Amino acid sequence: MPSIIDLRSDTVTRPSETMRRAMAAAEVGDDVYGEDPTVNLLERRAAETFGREAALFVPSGTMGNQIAIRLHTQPGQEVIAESRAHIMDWEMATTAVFSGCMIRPIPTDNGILTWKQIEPLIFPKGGAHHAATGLIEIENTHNLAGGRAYGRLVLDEILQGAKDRKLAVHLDGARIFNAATALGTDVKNLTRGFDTVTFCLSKGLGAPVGSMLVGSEELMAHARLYRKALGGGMRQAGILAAAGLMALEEGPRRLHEDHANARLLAEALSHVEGVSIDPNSVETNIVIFRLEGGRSAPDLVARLKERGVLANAFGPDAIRLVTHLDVSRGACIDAAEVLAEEIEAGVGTSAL
Ligand code: TLP
Repeated sequence: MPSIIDLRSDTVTRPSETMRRAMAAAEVGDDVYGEDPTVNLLERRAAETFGREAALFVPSGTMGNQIAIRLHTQPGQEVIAESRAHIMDWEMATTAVFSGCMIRPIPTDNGILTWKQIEPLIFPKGGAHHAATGLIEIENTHNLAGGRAYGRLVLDEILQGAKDRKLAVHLDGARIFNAATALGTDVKNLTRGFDTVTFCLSKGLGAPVGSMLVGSEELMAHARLYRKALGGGMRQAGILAAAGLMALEEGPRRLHEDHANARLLAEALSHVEGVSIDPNSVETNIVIFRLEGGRSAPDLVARLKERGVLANAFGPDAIRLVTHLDVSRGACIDAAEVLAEEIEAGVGTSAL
């Protein structure tokens, strides 16, 4: 068993030797002047992959999302999002700070918003009491809903409804390649109709740093200015873009392995007493399960760490496990055994 099995996130992967060599060999220039050939190539490839006019390399998914929100909204407006969206809980209230907007959260059971849920919460411009809706935001896959994937049908309904109401829709596609893999489609098809899309190179695709924002030429020209305003002008960023190019080319091919490993963990956990999880709800590389009977998630995480398995607790009783290219199937089998032993031993149970 390797000394540490890190299931905290797919952000923790380390670049391979080949990726490091590509980074070392990258041609570079000053990207703030638009002169870094490797960044320019990555932006072209990303735009092509998503069937868009242009793309922008940004340091993080958070920056990509927040630039997009700024692009589509005016201060004083609302952004509709699912209540556990990353922009809601994990982006440091930047929507309020940078765009001057509030998020209008919509709770769902499974993370998947429908047009039926969204439409009643759209407020028009010029109303006497409500802030107007400026943007709808969708997260695919939905991280905190356990990596659930939105399919084309539900998206079509949302995108058509938004178009009729002349509202922009941004996709937080941090893990859009996972969604496409799970649904057996490609990202160009799955993201058709969104005004802008963010996706991360630094998660399942395996790059050490970086995300992309894609959209029209005009929107990306504005986005470039907002990136600079946020301190995201990275100069000789070709070193990072070289890793991004490799991640974009090779990363998607192996995501089905991560999904199978996540399913393996979920199946194993579903047989453990004191765990609540439906393995069929695990569609991609994220497993979220609940502990029953007063077991404490932070206590379990601490105990797991002592045994070399890293996981994240979300709240008092929920744990998230994320599979990725640095955890093999064997490591997942070992981790499942440790999890079962520790949970069955009743870690953190007040009753014991
Ligand atoms: N997610 C991280 C944490 O921030 C929670 C993780 O470990 O999953 N959108 C989604 C759906 C994300 O999951 C994340 C990162 C981001 C955006 C932001 O990406 P970064 O970390 O590059 O700013």
